[in-house]
Amino acid sequence: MKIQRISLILLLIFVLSGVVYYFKSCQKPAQMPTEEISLIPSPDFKADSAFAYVKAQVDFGPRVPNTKAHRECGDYLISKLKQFGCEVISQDFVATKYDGTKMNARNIIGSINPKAEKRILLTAHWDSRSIADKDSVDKKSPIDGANDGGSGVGVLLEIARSIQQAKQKPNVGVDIIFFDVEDHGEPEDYEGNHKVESWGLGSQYWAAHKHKENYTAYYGILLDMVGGKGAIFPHEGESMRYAPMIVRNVWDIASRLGYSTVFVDAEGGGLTDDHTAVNDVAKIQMIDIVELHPNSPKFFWQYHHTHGDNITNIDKNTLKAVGQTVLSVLYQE
Ligand code: AHN
Ligand code: ZN
Repeated sequence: MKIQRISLILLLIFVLSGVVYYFKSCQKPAQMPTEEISLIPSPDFKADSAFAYVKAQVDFGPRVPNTKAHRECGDYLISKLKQFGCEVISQDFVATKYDGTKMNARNIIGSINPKAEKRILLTAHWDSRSIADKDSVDKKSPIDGANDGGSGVGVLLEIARSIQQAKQKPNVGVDIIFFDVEDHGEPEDYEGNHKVESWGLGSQYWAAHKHKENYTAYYGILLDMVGGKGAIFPHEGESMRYAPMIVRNVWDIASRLGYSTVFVDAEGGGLTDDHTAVNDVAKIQMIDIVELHPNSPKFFWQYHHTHGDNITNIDKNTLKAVGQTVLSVLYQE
């Protein structure tokens, strides 16, 4: 009888402690809101300034290799990176276009905090396309490339400037590469047998001849057409294949900054771009932030490779969403 009572009491204690434990563990999420750990603040990204850098590039004229505008704009980009305190390397080379034309080319590399071991690689292409093959009227003349080329470079210049201005620097080193000769690929057989290796010649050259021996980075982010009005950035397919964790991290930070309508959580289809050689040849995980419309027949931005790719179709709100997100990504490392 006594033993029965003791075991009943023990059972009661056991059950009660179980109940207490259950309620305590229920409260835990409210006490430790792991999803709401706040972001480390980053400097305010100035979209006006980024826009001015896009316009400055466009004002040189189309940045087509072997032209004065291309040479002058390259010099301008080098001087801006130096002005923003970067260590600058100009990687000069000759690239061969699909038709055999030799193109004098330069990859322009600017390093912030060059001694830091952990590094993030940020890239965009700075050349612009010599033809407007998707234009319905004038297919032969070169495009301004305000978005296709200019926007990514403008955002990265502003990131360099805002880090230089900031008291608090990111913990990582940052390498900015402006790749040349990205946009001179395959015109004639466009819709048929894609000659994918004719695109991204600058990134292919860099991946095989890195600016520093044994250079590597923690990961990379490519910006391509990041200034269109009302742009959306779904997850680019090759980025998801190469580096899904990086995509999730960047899109998560974008959404926490309030940009989930721009950085949409949708699959976008994949493309060959400057991240291809960086992943495949340089073996650095790199994602591509690029405006895609997988459900539209055009797939790319509506003015892609047309004369609509001019400064009037660049939107500061898009530059802001991308610039602030990438800047914040750097400050979270
Ligand atoms: C292909 O068409 C295979 N790639 C396009 C990459 C690109 C061109 N991005 C901007 N312009
Ligand atoms: Zn292009």
